[in-house]
Amino acid sequence: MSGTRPPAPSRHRSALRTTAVALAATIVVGAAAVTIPAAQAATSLKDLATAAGKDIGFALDPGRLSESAYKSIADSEFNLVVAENAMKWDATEPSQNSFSYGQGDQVASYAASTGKELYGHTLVWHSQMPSWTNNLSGTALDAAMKNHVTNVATHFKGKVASWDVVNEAFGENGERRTDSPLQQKLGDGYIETAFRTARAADPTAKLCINDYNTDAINSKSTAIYNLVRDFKARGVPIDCVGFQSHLIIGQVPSTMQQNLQRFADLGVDVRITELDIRMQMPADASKLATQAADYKKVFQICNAVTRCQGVTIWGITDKYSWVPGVFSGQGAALVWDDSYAKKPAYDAIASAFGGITPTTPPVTTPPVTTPPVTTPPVTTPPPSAGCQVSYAVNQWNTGFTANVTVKNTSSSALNGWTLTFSFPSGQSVTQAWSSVTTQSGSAVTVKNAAWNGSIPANGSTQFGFNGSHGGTNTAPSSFSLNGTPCSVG
Ligand code: 9MR
Repeated sequence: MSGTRPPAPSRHRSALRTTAVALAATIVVGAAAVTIPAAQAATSLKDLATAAGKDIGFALDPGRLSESAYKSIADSEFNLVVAENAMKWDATEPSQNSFSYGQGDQVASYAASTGKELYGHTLVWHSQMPSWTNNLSGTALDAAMKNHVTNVATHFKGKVASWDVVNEAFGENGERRTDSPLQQKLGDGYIETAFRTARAADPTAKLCINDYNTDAINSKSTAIYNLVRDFKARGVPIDCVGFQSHLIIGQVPSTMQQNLQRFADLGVDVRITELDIRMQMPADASKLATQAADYKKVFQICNAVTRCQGVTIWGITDKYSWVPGVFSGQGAALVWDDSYAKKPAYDAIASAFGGITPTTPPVTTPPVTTPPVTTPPVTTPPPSAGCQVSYAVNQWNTGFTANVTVKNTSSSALNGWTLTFSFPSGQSVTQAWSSVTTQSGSAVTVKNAAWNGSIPANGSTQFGFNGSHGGTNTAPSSFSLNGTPCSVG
């Protein structure tokens, strides 16, 4: 079978075409340039990635959607979703030839109802195989694997745009992984069998091979490169390669872009499939800044490779990341912290696409009324002044991140704002975003950034900063916006 086939279903890409035409600020992404006018600006990572023609995905545990903070980020920030565990072999076929799609279907319906592309993970993987497979070998295991691939790919046909057909098949030395029962019992041919079976079951889904520690040019990535080249040469179906990118801060490989490009040059799509960037705990401002720069680099790399479809982040909040359970003492690998506050990585990712540019409120010209000569002039009451500030903090030993929302509760738009407050317990700001923040003693002055100076009546904006404290981190109790005291809450 040849690799040429009809395009896979892709919900957001068709929307992209219209969006990209309607949008006009120039973002240069790989070979493509996208222009966004201030009036229709991007207010989320999803908007930015979609306008750039890239996927931004997250790994979903459907059980978490009942948490409103989780759901609201999932809904608004991503245009692609992958099941973190719900479509794996143990979840979908807990006993032989008895299929269970409850959780996987929840992920699929979430994707459909929110207009996100659905990515399938994973049909064949040596880990999380159901225990009944332990007793099988030879033709019985081969038949069971084919039956699994056929049933699952058929069930999600038309819904899953791309599948990780085979996951983590190689060892670090570039040989086939020796601790895989599939490798041990079926030999080298099982990967080809899985791809051919998947293509027969769902001829339109893109078929990918996925692995970790393959982000750099190294023995393992070269082994996969050779497999793809061989499959292409022999007409074995393969469309894409996934690079998991479970990284450590400060260690984005220098050869990553070159590595992705060499695969793209073989005629396959590439994708970052499971990005997270962990650090030794506790987190502090400097580690979070390094992490932010690393997230930005990875997105820039994908943007620079035309065939890179996008980046999927392996979860939303640090609270539910797999990292601390596997790498003792390490964590804080995702973009939102345990309390769902955005970490510096958020703005860094946005900046890889040119930055968030919130919608500019329409300029409203009040109607001109000419009072009759005989009538006394109409006196318009002055606009009511008012503001509300909410100050959310995530803190550790001597550091913290503050996310501040400023709401304009007055009846008129603000064009340019300055928020002032005092730190009650000797804190200092180390790094701020979405604002120009200065500090003198305990007094902090925050002025709007170039792009978020306008806050419409009843509208709000956000900024944030990292800071340090000496063990006590009492929140400021009063704030003034353009000199007017604000309510806090
Ligand atoms: O994040 C997943 C975690 O919840 C599971 O317990 C674990 C089981 O092996 O799998 C994790 O996801 C893995 C993914 O499926 C494949 N690449 C590595 C991921 C992190 O371990």
